[in-house]
Amino acid sequence: MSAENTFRCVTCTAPVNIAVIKYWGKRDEKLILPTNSSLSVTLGQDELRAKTSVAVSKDYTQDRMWLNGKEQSVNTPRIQNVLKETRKRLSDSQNETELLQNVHIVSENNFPTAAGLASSAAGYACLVYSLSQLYGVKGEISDIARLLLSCRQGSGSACRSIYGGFVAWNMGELEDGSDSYAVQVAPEAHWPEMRTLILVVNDQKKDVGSTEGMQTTIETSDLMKHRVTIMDRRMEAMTEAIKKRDFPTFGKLTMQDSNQLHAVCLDTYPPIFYMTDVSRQVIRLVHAINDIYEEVKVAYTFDAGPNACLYLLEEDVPRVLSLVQHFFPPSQDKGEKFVTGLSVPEV
Ligand code: 2P0
Repeated sequence: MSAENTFRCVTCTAPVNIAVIKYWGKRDEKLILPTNSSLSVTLGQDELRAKTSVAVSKDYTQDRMWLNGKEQSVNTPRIQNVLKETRKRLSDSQNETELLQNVHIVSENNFPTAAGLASSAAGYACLVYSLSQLYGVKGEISDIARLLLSCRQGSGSACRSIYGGFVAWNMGELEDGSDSYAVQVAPEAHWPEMRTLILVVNDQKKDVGSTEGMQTTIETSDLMKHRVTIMDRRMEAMTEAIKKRDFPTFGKLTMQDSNQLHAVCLDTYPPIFYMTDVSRQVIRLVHAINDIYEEVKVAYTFDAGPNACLYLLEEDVPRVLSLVQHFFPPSQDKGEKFVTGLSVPEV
């Protein structure tokens, strides 16, 4: 990039990741260091994804941002942090003039934003990656590592959207957070039969944001103190189930961890309710299906919202989908949606 250029733009898409071992709680809020490791599956870009274009120009008089067509303030601590950190981290490789140019950010999600479908994770992963590309980071290991670290400046779980397939975010032990980053446990090709089914129960913005919710949990929940003591074992068991492609174990652990997340939310004071009656009906249906087959064939997981993500194997999709559609017929005005693919290109 040369200083004479008046305009330069980079566009990137980042897929959503849905955790099977949940991140909930920070030991360091400023550095976004989690209280436990987490593990997620990255969805295919054709399904749920964020798309972000970032442009710099010496003609821009200020940083500006649009999300889903509406202008948003860039003066939030997180956006400022991402811009500041990205510029700082990349300052070795660029001249000052270029880094001081203002940016325009245009981002859109092809799914409900802030409805507990990991929109901020995909959005921030996209933003950091686009900024890094824009400022000319080459794809070297050290740069990618820096990218992952700066990614965590925006949203903790964003770092898991950097990889496809099955991705762990190791909590790390160091105070500066330099050992807290995402690693790929297995690529998508390792378990190509894995499918996800997203049931949009409600696409409204959630009442209690994750950042605020998890902070209150850490401050008030006794159950959370127990949760952090079992998470290493749970991560090990989940990693092993994925490596062995053991769906019944994968599914049971996924459901247990989702249930514990929502139990911890209920144990928060005042309590946080993300699931609705419909969410609980989905849980009952999944257990009824698994009872019929006397084996875990399908697993649910819920994030900070009422929408269900079901994991299942390709061979079981037709049966499960027809049962789900029978009990929860898609209503056009509510916009319930089913997503069955899972193909995960690398970002
Ligand atoms: C997860 N969630 O592991 C869990 C499950 C929500 C429930 O990661 O405060 O938006 O920005 O680090 O990353 C949502 O948390 O929170 C989340 P911050 P983030 O996917």
